[in-house]
This record gives sequence, C-alpha cells and structure tokens, in this order.
Amino acid sequence: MTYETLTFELCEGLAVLTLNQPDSLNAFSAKMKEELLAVFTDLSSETSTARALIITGSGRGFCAGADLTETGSKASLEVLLNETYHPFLRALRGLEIPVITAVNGVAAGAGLSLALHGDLIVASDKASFLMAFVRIGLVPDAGGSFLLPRLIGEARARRMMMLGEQIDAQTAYDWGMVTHLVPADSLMETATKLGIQFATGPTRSLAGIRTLLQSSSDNSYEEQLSLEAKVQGTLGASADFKEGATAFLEKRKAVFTGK
Ligand code: T3D
Repeated sequence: MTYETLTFELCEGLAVLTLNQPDSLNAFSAKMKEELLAVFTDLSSETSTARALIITGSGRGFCAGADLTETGSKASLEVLLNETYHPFLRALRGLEIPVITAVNGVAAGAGLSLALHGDLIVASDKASFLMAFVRIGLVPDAGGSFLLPRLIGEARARRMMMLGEQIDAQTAYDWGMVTHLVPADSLMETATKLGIQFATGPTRSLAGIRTLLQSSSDNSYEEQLSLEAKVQGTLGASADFKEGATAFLEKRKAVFTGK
C-alpha cells in the first residue's frame, strides 16, 4: 500500500509509520487523517502481522497539529473532530500491539496529542512540545486534555494548556511526559531497538498491559482487580505464557510468537 502523506514499512513484525509532509512540519491535512485511519484499521485487522508500531515524523518536525491552511473551510470543528480525528485516534488507542512515538522535532497541538498516544514516548534532544491551542483561541483536543494531565499532573498541564508554554525535551523528560530522551542522531536506533523488543515479545501480554494502563486511572481498585483477573484469565491460556513459564523452568530465553 502506498500513501501520499505517510510512509509505512513493516519488517519482521515491526511497523514504522512516518508522517511525511515535512514542509508543514507534518501538520494533519485531511488526506493525512484519512491515511492514518487506513493504516490503523489495517494494523487492527486479524491478518496484520505487525507486533509493534513506531510513529515518527520526517524532516525537522514530528507533527504541528491541524493543518491551519485547511482550517476554516468547515463550519463546525465539533463535526470535524468527530468525523476526521476521532476515528483514527480511537483506532490507534484500540490497537492490540504496543506503540512507540519517536518524537524527532516539534510536536504541537493535536500533534502533541498524537505523540502522547505512545506507550513509550522517545524524544530526540531536538524535540519540543507545545499545547498550541490557546495561542490560536482553541482548547486542547485529539485526546490531549485527557492524556497530558495524567502524565505530568494538573499543575504542569495547566501551564502548558493555559499559558501555551513550549517546553524542550529535557523538561518533558524531567516532567515525566516522555519515557526516553536521546541524542537526535540516535532517535531511530533507540526506537527501533525498543520496537524489536516489543515485536519479539509476548504481544498479547503487551496488549493486556495497554488495556490495564488505559483503565487504571479511571477505574476503582475493585474494578481494576476484576479487569486484571479477566485479562490474566485470557493470557493464562496463551501459547506465550506456556512458553514463558517453560523457558524459565528450562533456564533458557523464551521465544515468544505473539500467540
Ligand atoms: O481545524 C482543525 O483541524 C481543528 C483541530 C485543531 C487541532 C489543533 O491541532 S489546533 C493547533 C494547530 N497547530 C498550531 O497552532 C501550531 C502552529 N505552528 C506553530 O506554532 C509553529 O509552526 C511551531 C511552534 C509548531 C514551529 O515553529 P517553527 O518556528 O519551528 O516553524 P515555522 O516557521 O512556524 O513553521 C515551518 C513551516 O511549517 C511554515 O511554513 P513556511 O513558512 O515554511 O511555508 C509554517 O507555516 C508551516 N506550519 C507550521 N505549523 C503548521 C504549518 N502549516 C500548516 N499548519 C500548521 N499547523
């Protein structure tokens, strides 16, 4: 499959999706949103062989949020969000494979929201993070108002959302927004290494961990105990659990198949 606004490669279970409209710092054009939905839908199909996904940007930006050259052409931003952003965001969040966002440069507006959808967020030391919405008279969207306070706490989220402060990669790391901070020239090497660890790991266990983490801050303790038991109940019958336990007893490295 070829795309106009993205590149997509899949090698030995590791998918790499690159936003590829560098002239606009990979801002979300209508076409890009359509293509993102197509990619995430393919990745969620039963026939997909991907076991991990890296999302990054080409050029000097990760993603600058909504393409402001296109905005204004639609009457209602509510409809636009519901119809063109939420489908691909839901598809991304619902993926049953781990997601790494490799943030190569500025992540602004809905582009920052996209970056925050990574299970691991690996930032280049050239990355920066900007809740740009208030600067243009909007509110955070694309899941940003949900994810950001959960990662960095409300006080810091208020600074970013209400003052529109652009923070550098070191601050993002110190605040707990990103999981890894690396020199720009080793960003993809680090992300790929982590991606390979995921792509050769127990995929269903990793999907289960995504499910548990996505629920933990909203569930009660009792609800989370039940969810843990339910997910564990499924994993207990998996080939990877059998392999993991057998490999431990045989004192060898487990070979996980993702089944
Ligand atoms: O309408 C809807 O879809 C509703 C949904 C809204 C969700 C949102 O995401 S709202 C927030 C939209 N994003 C922004 O407001 C960010 C706008 N961009 C910036 O503030 C700055 O570009 C950055 C801080 C991200 C980076 O600054 P800098 O100085 O490194 O780069 P630059 O020179 O501003 O930008 C480089 C080029 O990218 C430039 O084009 P040119 O002059 O070289 O031809 C600039 O116009 C273009 N660009 C940057 N951001 C966008 C963009 N083009 C279209 N849309 C953008 N968002």
